Order: sequence, then structure tokens, then C-alpha cells
Amino acid sequence: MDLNRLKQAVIAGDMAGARKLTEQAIEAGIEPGVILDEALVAGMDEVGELFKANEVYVPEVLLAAKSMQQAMQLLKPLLVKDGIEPKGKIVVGTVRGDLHDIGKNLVAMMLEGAGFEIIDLGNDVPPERFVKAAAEQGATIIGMSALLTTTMYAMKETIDLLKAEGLDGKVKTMVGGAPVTQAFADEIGASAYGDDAATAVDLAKRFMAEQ
Ligand code: B12
Repeated sequence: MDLNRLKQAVIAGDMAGARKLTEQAIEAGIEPGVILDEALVAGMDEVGELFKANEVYVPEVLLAAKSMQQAMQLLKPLLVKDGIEPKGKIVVGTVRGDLHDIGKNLVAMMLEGAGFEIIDLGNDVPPERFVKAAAEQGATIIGMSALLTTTMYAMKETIDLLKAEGLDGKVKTMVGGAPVTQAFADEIGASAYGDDAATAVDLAKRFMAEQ
């Protein structure tokens, strides 16, 4: 069983193929963790690089992420049984008043593809919900998305609330979305800014390494 075929199926966004090849890999007795790392995560890593280089665009990334999710449905129960720990827990959501969730979903999928456990709060998420979810579920990263210039200040409220709750430093924050910039992230005291979903993965890995 050649794991490279599964990796290529993920990159090509071939959902049925990814599912079938994952089934075959499991039947061939390949360790779930190896299938995850060497085929699925490796495939999503490559898609992330292609996306950064503008060689593939949002629809291709969404298809690749969906293919990976198909494969993950089969792998997840086996991984849990194997006791493979996720890389870390991340709360993601689009901020209060904002219903745009395409970019946030992309970020969530790429992070999941990279092995993180994602708590996706959806859209229109008030600061209290971000902070409560992180505290209750023991997440160490909050990723916030905003697409409207009128909603991006809700990010600051979340960061201020984290500070007020004494979670500043324990929970890192990353922010993104079309109107958000590095300067804005600095102004509101976010831990980091990312301009695309692949960068969100790089940032999350960096945060985990710093802990
Ligand atoms: C699709 C869309 C919608 C859809 C949303 C559907 C959905 N389920 O998301 C619908 C039709 C519902 C919609 C509604 C509205 N929209 Co609209 N919409 C868009 C549009 C065309 C595309 C957004 C998008 O999905 N882009 C693709 C994704 C992949 O890109 P992205 O979100 O930027 O995400 C990437 C990065 O930013 C980054 N990223 C995103 N989040 C995060 C988070 C982290 C942590 C990190 C690290 C990175 C990161 O990674 C992503 C992948 O690379 C934009 C135009 C545009 N060019 O942005 C307008 C736009 C955002 N909308 C706009 C407006 C005004 C509205 C409405 C107010 C319109 C109205 N009058 O009703 C409503 C608001 C509703 C609300 N309360 O939210 C304006 C905002 C203007 C402004 N300055 O604030 C825009 C810019 C259009 C325009 N030029 O006027 N919209």
C-alpha cells in the first residue's frame, strides 16, 4: 500500500479516493498515526504551501480539507484507541456580529489537518463565549476571525477579557480576516496575526513550541 497515493488524493481534493485509500491503508495494517502523518497531514502541508504560493486557491483548499475530513472519519476512532494525543486544543470562531465563516472554516480545517483538536464556536461569537470555552476545555490558543471593519474590535474585547480573567499568557490569541492587519493585531494586543490558513498552522505550531 503506497501512502503517497493517499497523499496525492488529499492534495487533488478527491474525496471518494481519499476515503477508499484510507480504508485500504487501514486494512493493510498501517498504523493510524502513520497514515495521519505521512499521508493526510503531509498532503495538507503541501496544499498549505501551494496556497501560500498562490498555486491553488480557496476552492481547492476546501476540497482538500474535505477529503482529509473523509479520511479522518475513518481514522479518528482508531487514533483515540491508539491514544495518540492531539497536538493541542484551539478554540476558533468568527467574532460577535459577524456571519462570515468561510475563512474561519478554512483555518479550522487546516489546523485540524495539522493534528490540532479544534473547538469551533461558529460565527457571531461574543467575547465571553471565546473565553469560557478556552477556560472550560483547557484550550491554549484562541483563533478569531473578522471580515467586517465594524466587528473587528470585538477581538480586542476578547483579549481584554482574557486579561481580566488572568488567562493572559496562558491562552495565546491569533487573529485574521480580510480587514485585519499586523498593525491592528499589535494595537489590540493579540499574540499574533495571520493572513491565511496556512499561516494559522505555522502560528499554532510556534505557540505550542513556546509552551
Ligand atoms: C462571502 C461574503 C459574504 C457572505 C458570507 C457567507 C459565509 N458563510 O461566510 C454573506 C453573503 C453572508 C455576506 C454578508 C455580508 N457581507 Co460580506 N463578503 C463576502 C466576501 C465576498 C467574501 C468573504 C470570504 O469568504 N472570502 C474568502 C475567505 C477564504 O477569505 P477570508 O475570510 O479573508 O479568510 C482568509 C484570511 O483572511 C485568513 N483568515 C481568516 N480568518 C482568520 C483567522 C485567523 C486566526 C487567522 C490566522 C487567519 C484567518 O485565512 C483565510 C484563508 O486564507 C467578502 C469580500 C472579500 N473580498 O472579502 C464580503 C465582505 C467581507 N462583506 C461585506 C459586507 C459589507 C457584508 C454585509 C454587511 C452585507 C450586507 N449589507 O448585508 C453582510 C454582513 C453580514 C454579517 N453580519 O456578517 C464587506 C465588508 C466591508 C467592510 N469594510 O467591513 C466585504 C469586504 C464586501 C465589500 N467589498 O463590501 N458576505
